[in-house]
Amino acid sequence: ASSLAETSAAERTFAEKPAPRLNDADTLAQEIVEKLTYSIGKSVKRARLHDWLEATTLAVRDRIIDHWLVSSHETAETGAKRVCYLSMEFLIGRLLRDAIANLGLTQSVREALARYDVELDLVELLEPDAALGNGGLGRLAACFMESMASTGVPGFGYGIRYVHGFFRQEIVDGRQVELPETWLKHGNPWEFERRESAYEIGFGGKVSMLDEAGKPPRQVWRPAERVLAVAYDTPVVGWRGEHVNTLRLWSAQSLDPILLDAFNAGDHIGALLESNKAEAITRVLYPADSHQAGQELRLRQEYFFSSASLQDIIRRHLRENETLSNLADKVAIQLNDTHPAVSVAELMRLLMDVHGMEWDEAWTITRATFSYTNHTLLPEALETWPIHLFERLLPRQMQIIYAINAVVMREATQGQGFDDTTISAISLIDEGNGRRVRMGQLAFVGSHAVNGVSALHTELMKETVFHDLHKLYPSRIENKTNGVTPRRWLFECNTGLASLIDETIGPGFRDEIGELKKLDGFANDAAFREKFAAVKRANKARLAALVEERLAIQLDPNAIFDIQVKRIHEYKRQLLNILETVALYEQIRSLPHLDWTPRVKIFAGKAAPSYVQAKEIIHLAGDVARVINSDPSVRNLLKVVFIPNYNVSLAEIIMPAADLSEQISTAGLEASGTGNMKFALNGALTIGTLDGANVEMLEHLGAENIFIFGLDADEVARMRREGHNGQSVIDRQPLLRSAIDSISAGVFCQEEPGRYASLMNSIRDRDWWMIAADFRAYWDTQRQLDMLWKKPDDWNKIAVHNTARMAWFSSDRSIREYAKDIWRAGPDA
Ligand code: T68
Repeated sequence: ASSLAETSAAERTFAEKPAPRLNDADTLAQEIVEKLTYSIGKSVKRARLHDWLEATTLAVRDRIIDHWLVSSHETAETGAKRVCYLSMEFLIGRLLRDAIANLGLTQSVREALARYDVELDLVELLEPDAALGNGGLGRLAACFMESMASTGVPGFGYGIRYVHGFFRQEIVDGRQVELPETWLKHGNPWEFERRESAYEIGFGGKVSMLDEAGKPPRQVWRPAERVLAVAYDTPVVGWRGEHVNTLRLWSAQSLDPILLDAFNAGDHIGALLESNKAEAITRVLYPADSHQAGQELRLRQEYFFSSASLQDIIRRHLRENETLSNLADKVAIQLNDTHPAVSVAELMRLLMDVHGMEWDEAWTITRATFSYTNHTLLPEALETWPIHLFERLLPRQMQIIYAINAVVMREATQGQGFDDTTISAISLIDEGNGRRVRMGQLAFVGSHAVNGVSALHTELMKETVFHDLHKLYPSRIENKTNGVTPRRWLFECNTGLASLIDETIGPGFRDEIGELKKLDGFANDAAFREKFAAVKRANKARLAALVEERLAIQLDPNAIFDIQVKRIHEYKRQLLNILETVALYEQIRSLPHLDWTPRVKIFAGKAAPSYVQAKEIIHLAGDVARVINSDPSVRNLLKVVFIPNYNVSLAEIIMPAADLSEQISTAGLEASGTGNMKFALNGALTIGTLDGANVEMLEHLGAENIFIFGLDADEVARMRREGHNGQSVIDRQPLLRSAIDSISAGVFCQEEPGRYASLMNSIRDRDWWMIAADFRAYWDTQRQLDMLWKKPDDWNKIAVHNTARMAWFSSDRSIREYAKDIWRAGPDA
């Protein structure tokens, strides 16, 4: 059987004319029950909620397939350029609600299920999150897939089908515990296994020269190990179902599931060793988002999915074209960070060793095909691999990297006359740390375009990590500011607000998000503001109900819901927020007669399992919450909650419920942020630093509509150079000093008073993250927000302006920029 995306000419005629379907509840009810009966084998009477989920998914999936076939054929027939987005991570979340919303079926499906007394909202809750990513980078890939489909860019996502996605977080005795995640437990009705799209992936072995009669001699790689990459396809439906793209995830299988020789000789375990080793490659997502996982298995994962994706791209290209010479005209490959950077060497290998192309042509095509997105400047996150490991696992690719390096070195010395220091900074090989391959450099030189993810981040890339490569290739770096899909992050997660906007400015914004601007004028309309505030209150009540159910903590909906949700990291400064919380607590206790503004501080996020300080921060948040929440002297003025297991589905409830969004990273450290955009789109005010995309939010919102505080990136850099020390600041800040002293003294952990000594000392000493340095500015801005809360009209005006002015941060805008400037693909190409 040929795959859906790749049908024969005979099937094509059929696919071009999908049988028109009726979208009414009657038709859908019939289709769902048919799936329930014949695909699941359950009667309406016996069906459990889970069976309804599966039946509904399958019925909806049929409708997607109609559109999917048409989209794939259109691309094939017209020879349109395809965009292949290579990413180790796709943090998708649930798909059912997204799919039916984009197909315009929400109401019909709801009614169809209601006929059998089944509630759509409850059915949706049973779908597991596809959590194949760590955080922002993976979620960006998911937003980009949805936006490519919605803007009509023919796109393929390529990644890994991890059996276990991002771990489940539980808090046990205050500490984070990581539990395995099992999203595939009940199968996955969205995916199609493509046995016919399977490729061999090699590891290890030797490279030798092959000299065949009549042919030029060439290098051949004979790997010692081979595993099979098998494709699983998930359709990605765009807005109104007009275009459907494919997310193709690779799963590793052994070529020889059982070694029969060993089995027959009685070695039953030995017979399975090879298949276990092969399947281990795609078993689990590495849960580290900010430091490089140096394990061999990680490099195997990277190469595995890179090679499988490139072999697939080449096979498809050769089916539609006679030659690989025009590859770059037909395919753009985006490298999502350096995780797929080995692709640069692998494409060179495939073009030269397998398809007989000469170096110069292969190198030209490779650079014209690839482009690379950088997501971090943190030195500990920049990927490098020890040469000996690389050489052992990927000997031919290592040779090619040396050869690429020689080309680049020649350009740098002959063309530019760079000195030795500059040359060694540019080199793909780091000679300083026991010889390592620098993946950032490889991705950079192998691409025609390199982008940062916010204006500030892009400028810092030019000044710092890629300073010297930027001198060599001054037009290669450009900016592409991130965005978020307004479908999932407004229409679906905040139906109350989306309907209010429909009523107010008409539904045009659903097709053209720029129309949100029309809402701006309604900021001055008291009646509208009242409705806007009512939607927010309902969303807060929904979050409060969740917190009550999960944590048995009651939240006052009249309080400011002040929320910081994201990965836990020192640079994101959850600790600054906690210190401000403690200082506020102490102030309320010592000045109880003042007119305090009630606040609920909400935290959520996961720490990398090996990141000790981040785990201590989670522990501290919980300890502080326990003491404050049980202290009657703060009454309802202050509550603190840490909601466990932050994921996409929880974010969909949290974003619409926020009054205040915390985006308080040390300036210069957050590449962009995307949570900042989701909050503001849903009408939260932002308290934030001049970091990442906050800078551009300030430009779009206007200074009166965002609350910026603290040091900027230049000031942080200067203070670090000058050897800033926290104690000097703390001595001048009684509120901060008292908060730090209380935490150090064990006020929040009497069972173990020294628990946070080292965390607090890190602020007293080096204060690397400028927590002490920024405390006062942060405190003052929070008190300014307290005052503003007392004037609801003023607060709500700003909230309305936020929703009205965030349209530019749609990932459709990001995708159109990539399509125009980098890929030269898509409907406008
Ligand atoms: C994030 N990076 C940035 N990395 O921190 C954030 N890293 O500012 C930005 O908005 C977002 O990318 C999208 O551009 C990450 O999320 C990772 O998750 C990660 C995962 C594995 C290895 C390294």
